[in-house]
Formats: sequence, structure tokens, C-alpha cells
Amino acid sequence: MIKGSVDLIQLRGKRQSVDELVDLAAELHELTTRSFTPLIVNDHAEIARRVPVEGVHVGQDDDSIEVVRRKAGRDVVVGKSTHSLDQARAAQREGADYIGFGPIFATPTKPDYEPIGLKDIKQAHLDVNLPIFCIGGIKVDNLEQVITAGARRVAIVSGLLKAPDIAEYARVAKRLLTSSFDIRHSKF
Ligand code: TZP
Repeated sequence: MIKGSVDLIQLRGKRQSVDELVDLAAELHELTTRSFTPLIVNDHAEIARRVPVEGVHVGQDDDSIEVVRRKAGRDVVVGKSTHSLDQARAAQREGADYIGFGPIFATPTKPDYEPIGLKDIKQAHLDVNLPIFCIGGIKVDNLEQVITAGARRVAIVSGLLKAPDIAEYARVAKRLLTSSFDIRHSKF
């Protein structure tokens, strides 16, 4: 992923203990800092106390943003998962630095969540003045649809992890996102 120039990496280990995640985060952080890639840990703010990761990401049922900041004990980026326009607006009011927005499509990585589809992506960008990462079932093959629906940033899990060449997959995804941005902001 680093070779493919992803913009940030999230460490997500639903089955690991906090101690295991601390070890993993420490090992990963040595790699990510070399390329100035921010490393965000999922769910557990206490990891940010023990490892100099750049951020913590929490879900709707996890600690509040305020508690995350207190537990981290230092200035970290805090992101929040949102699954509707209401939750997206609430996360901004709560003080999130960025939000995840999805699942856009059905995905085995988050099987218990109803996909929200493409329809609210544009409105989310109008209502929420934060970086918005569309997530859920996004692959290189459907990325153009997601971009056309208004997405500027995406988070990809299984698409990347299952790619035969992860670096190349990341490069292709980035190219699609950047070229659409260039076209939208072109004067011609
Ligand atoms: N939150 C909403 S969907 C999702 C998370 C963590 C999973 C995304 O994984 P994938 O494999 O890219 O669909």
C-alpha cells in the first residue's frame, strides 16, 4: 500500500487484543513514518497513548470523540464511521476530524450493515465540511460510479487486500480519484 502511495492506512484488527494491536501498530508505524503515511488505529484510543500513531478511528457504538481525545492524551486525528446523512452531520457537530461514510455497497467486510447506496454522497459533501471517506464494497471496477456520485476520497479494504498486486491496485485507484479531481477543477 505504501508503495502504491495510499494517502493513509488504518489498522483494523477486530479479533486482536489491545496488546496485540499495540505491537502491530508499533511495527507498522516504523514503516509508515518512513513514507510520511499517516497511520490511524481503529476502535482503541489507548493504543495512541502507547504508540505515536497519527490518529484513532471510532464507530457509532465506540467512545465519543471527546473521550477518544482524552484517552489518547495528545493531539491526534480522530475519525468517525457514519452510516447516514444524520450521523454524518452529527459527527461534524461532535468534533470529528474526518468521517467514513457507508457502506456504500454491500460488503462481506461489514456484513451486518445495510448499504446506503450512492444517493446521499453529494448531499453529505454539501452538509459536512470535513474530509469524507466513502467506504464499503468500493473497488477499482466501481470507483468511477462512486466518484460520479460525488466522492472525493474512498477507503478500500478487500479490494486492496485481495489484489494480486496491491501497489498497482492502489496506484490505479489513486489515478482515478486524482484525474476526476483534475477534471472537476479544470478551467477548460
Ligand atoms: N465500514 C463501512 S463498510 C466497511 C467499514 C469498515 C468495510 C469496507 O471494506 P471493503 O472490503 O472495502 O468493502
